[in-house]
Amino acid sequence: MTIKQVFVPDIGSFADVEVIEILVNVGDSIATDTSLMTVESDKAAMDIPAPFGGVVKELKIKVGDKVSAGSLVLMLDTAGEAVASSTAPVVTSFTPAATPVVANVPPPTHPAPEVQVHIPPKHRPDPVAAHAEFADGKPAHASPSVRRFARELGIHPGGADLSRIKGSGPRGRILKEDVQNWVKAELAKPTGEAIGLGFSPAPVIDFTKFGEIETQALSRIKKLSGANLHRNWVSAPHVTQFDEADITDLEDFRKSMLDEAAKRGVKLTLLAFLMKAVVNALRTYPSFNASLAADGENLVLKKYFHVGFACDTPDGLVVPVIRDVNKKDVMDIARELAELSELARERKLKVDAMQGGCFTVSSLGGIGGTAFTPIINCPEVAIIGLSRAEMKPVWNKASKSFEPRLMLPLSLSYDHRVIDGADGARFTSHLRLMLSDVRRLLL
Ligand code: CAO
Repeated sequence: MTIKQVFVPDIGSFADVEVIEILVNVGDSIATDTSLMTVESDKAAMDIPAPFGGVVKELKIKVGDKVSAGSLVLMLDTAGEAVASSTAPVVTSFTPAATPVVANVPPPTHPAPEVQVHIPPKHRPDPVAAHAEFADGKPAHASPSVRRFARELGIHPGGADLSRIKGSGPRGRILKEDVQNWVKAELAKPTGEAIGLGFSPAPVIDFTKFGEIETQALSRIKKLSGANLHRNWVSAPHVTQFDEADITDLEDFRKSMLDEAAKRGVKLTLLAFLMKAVVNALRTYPSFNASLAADGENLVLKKYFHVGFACDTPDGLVVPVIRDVNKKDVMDIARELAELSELARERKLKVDAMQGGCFTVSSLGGIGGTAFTPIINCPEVAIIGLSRAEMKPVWNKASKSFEPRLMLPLSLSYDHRVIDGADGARFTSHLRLMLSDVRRLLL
């Protein structure tokens, strides 16, 4: 056992300052730089760091004590700990005006010479303003260690967040426990409230008051996708652009190819052509093949073209991803669509088959409907919905007559933080052009 005394270091012009918090307990194992206590003057607060690691044997101060440089703080057993300041000069006498901090105390059974160790400059504490003013003019009273703790949890000291925490310490000081309790309470709030949308909580309604009910557990997929859909819906400002593509010729071509595709074991679907057209549009409008960087400062443009498709399964919605759609032909894409859909419905889809998508296609065309507003599969920035293609009378300017054309409804939802309305309309116009004459995809 090597017991050392730890003194208050040189704290500049601070003298006779109040100990407002003791941050360690007897028996605590602490590392170099661990904050031992916080002292506060009228103008600033500062943490006193440990000059080296060890086990706290005895506290020599209590909250409310007044201390100055040289006041004894605690006794530390440093056996087995490397003294961080071992390269610092060693002095043999204690002078409060200098920066002495630690003295070895000879344990009763193993007397050892007294040694004092200077704290190297990096160990000298930095004062911070004791009462930071926040946006609302309210003082947020918190010690440096509490501010640091809050910062580690993503609460920005000096910002409005810290001022939202009510301090339970003396004079309303925010304590570590106040930060912990605040974070717990925030996490327990419904999602919208936690991200600052200020939703009032949904009322709990006893539906049996109104009639017979049956309660079914949500599937795992529904719970997972529900949470993601909710987050995406509230976090990305959605705009949905509607359009219609004339797929009369495409559908004729697809039908003419069905037998040949079947001989190759492929069910040639409209979706396979749509995927090719989507990649063509993504190349032309790269901001659609992008994600916002986590810092919100940059756009990450992707040079690969992995396209996901929403697949309806008995357990709920999943989104398998077809990789490198730009490098595959329509037959390959159709084959992969069928394979991945089957795996999804048999619950055999691997997690990595649902990752890495750049853009999503959601087709409800096989079921019905005229349009819908798909939710962006964030961090992607856009998704296209397909509804049921219908024969419609379309005005032909050249022949000045209405012609029956097969029109495919397109619903493009995009993240307005990344994509402007004009580009949204350009993107669907481009798709319309590609789908109306798929020979263009070869160009
Ligand atoms: N208009 C008219 N008919 C369409 C069509 C459209 N837009 N899209 C498909 N069809 C037809 C197909 O040609 C097929 O007809 P036949 O059986 O006569 O050949 C039939 O509808 C069924 O097609 P399908 O839906 O099985 O196949 P697909 O390749 O078009 O779609 C898949 C595959 C996986 C996308 C689809 O099965 C599916 O799961 N769709 C649901 C997606 C979903 O839930 N989206 C909502 C998510 S919320 O954003």
